[in-house]
Amino acid sequence: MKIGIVCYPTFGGSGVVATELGMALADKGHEVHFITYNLPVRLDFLSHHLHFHQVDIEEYPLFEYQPYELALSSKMVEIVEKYHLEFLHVHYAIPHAYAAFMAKQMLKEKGIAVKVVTTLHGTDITLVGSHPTYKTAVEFSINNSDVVTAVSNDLKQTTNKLFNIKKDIQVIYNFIDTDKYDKAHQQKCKRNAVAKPEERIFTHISNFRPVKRVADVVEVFYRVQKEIPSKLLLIGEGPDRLKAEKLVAEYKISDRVLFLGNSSEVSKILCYTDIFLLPSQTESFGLAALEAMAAKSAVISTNTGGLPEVNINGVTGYLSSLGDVDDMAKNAISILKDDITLDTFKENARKHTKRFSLENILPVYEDVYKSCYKTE
Ligand code: GMT
Repeated sequence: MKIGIVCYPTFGGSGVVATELGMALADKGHEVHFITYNLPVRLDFLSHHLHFHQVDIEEYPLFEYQPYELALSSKMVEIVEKYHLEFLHVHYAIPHAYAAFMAKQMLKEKGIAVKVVTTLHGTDITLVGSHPTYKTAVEFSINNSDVVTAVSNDLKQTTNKLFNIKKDIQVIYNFIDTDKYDKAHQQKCKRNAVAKPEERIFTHISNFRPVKRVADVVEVFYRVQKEIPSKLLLIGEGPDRLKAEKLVAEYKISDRVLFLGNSSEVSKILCYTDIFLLPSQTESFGLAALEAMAAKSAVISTNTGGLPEVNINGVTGYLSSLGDVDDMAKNAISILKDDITLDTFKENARKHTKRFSLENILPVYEDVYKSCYKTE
């Protein structure tokens, strides 16, 4: 198959899923064309089946905001026409699904047919998409996609609640290449580099946006480290980093918290993580938690959005209500009470990720592309 993939080329979950999917499809022999404004950060696989086309933005002083959708849809038309693509798979509805609809119309005028698959990832529906500023266009572009997928049952339900959706949304969970995490474990985890042997290691990875509640991460860790010697690794960059740094300084725990910035070495860092913290306000799925689980970490998270579909309460970790940092700390301490309990949670977490493996999910996406032919 010949597939164009449109995504945000950043560390965000939707870009990661899109990139991993594209690499896996190319590895299987499909022709994959990434159409984005930058090379996707997780693109680390070379194949003659894999192509990258940059969307260039022409800066013009008249525009306060450069019209990215126009540039993107023009690029889509160019690439579909040149490489005879059959599908445009857009990740994150805004503005990708809208641009794909426009590209499809322009191609139709030229007598060229292309099918559009839209994958909803979360904030394109929950925080941003349902805002009155975007809602009409988002609803229109979802309803005019050939196939629509969502990354959890919760996201599907939320989409149907917030919008007037006329199509059936197919749930396809986020996935991970479990081999990658096995390999990281086969090499010796350099735990000593970040913690003393008696210390437990907590990790949080995100884009440090308010929705991630990074202050709650620090609050939970502050409570735990009073009882159990521990280190906290914070990976990522974003608007709330300063807030987190201030809180760490206020609590006088700077010697126990490491801010590591953005990293492409996530599997190596997760290799020595005991507990992953994800106290998000909302999370359509929580890919970061799944990655941590694949690397054998227990998860302490909120019970919001799709998180209960990923983190199984009392089995792979614990779920707490939003903002209940005392409960999260209590749960973390109970997991760390002895080695056997911790190892059981870690093993359970790892086992649970099997249902989200690349080998299970990839054929589902291939079937999605095939099913497009049944749409008008
Ligand atoms: O939340 C992020 O860090 C980024 C965001 C994105 O769109 O890149 O992630 C969303 O998509 C991921 C992949 O499907 C999901 O695993 C995340 O849960 C989701 N984030 C939210 O819903 C807040």
